[in-house]
Amino acid sequence: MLNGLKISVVIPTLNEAKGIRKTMGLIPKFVDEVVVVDGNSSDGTRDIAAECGAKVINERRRGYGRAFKTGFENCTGDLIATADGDGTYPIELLEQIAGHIAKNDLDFVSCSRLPLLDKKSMEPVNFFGNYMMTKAASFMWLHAFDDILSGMWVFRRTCLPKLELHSDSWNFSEEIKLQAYMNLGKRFAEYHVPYRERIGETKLMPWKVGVDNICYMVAMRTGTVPLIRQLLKRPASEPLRFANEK
Ligand SMILES: Nc1nc2c(ncn2[C@@H]2O[C@H](COP(=O)(O)OP(=O)(O)OP(=O)(O)O)[C@@H](O)[C@H]2O)c(=O)[nH]1
Ligand SMILES: [Mg+2]
Repeated sequence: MLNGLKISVVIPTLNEAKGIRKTMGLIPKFVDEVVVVDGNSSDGTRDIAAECGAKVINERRRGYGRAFKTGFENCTGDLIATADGDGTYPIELLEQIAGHIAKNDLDFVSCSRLPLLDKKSMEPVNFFGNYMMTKAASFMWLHAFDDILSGMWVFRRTCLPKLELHSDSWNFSEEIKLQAYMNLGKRFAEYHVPYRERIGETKLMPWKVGVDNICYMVAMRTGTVPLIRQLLKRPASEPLRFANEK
């Protein structure tokens, strides 16, 4: 089913000592490589991840998006899957999802948590934020997305150069899906998955990130991300660089 594809799992972590062991334990045995991109955690996350067999990168530059860019640059799989280091995403279903990609000739699958199968798995404020952002994206792009902020994606490496990924922070989540939708057309799809309650402390400030996400989507829709970065005097984020380009 996987047609001999090499498979990498990329996991960003910031003080996930409580969740990373469980997350590593969920990863199917056929996965070739697990890359944990850690944000200089102080709770031993890196040691636990390495003990569980991950290739660990200490990425001191802050940000959820930055961690993924570093992970994508440093993994070698033909198929890349992502998950949080908190045990929430069903990475154990990877074979099923990869099969869906192969069967339907897709390039990028975003694993949708909504509608939630277990209502207790997400804090009400996060559920509200995820729901509203998804509706906002669906309205702006005239496409019925199921979950614009999921952090689990499974995609072919070959589609990465087609995606314009600017954000180093939480906005990376909607950016990668919207870029995949805009640039891959019918080779982008969502796939409904179950979601679990988080192990350990959240790293997210829901209201701040919510406002930021809405502004970012408006900037993306109007093509003004680079201009706004300039106005806010935020340096341009470093783009993805693959080994052969470094
Ligand atoms: N390397 C790195 N990882 C980060 C950073 N910020 C968050 N993470 C990790 O990114 C993943 C997503 O963060 P979460 O706190 O789980 O955010 P969320 O999934 O939106 O919300 P909850 O799971 O409900 O807390 C987790 O594995 C975090 O540890 C960062 O600045 N650097
Ligand atoms: Mg999480």
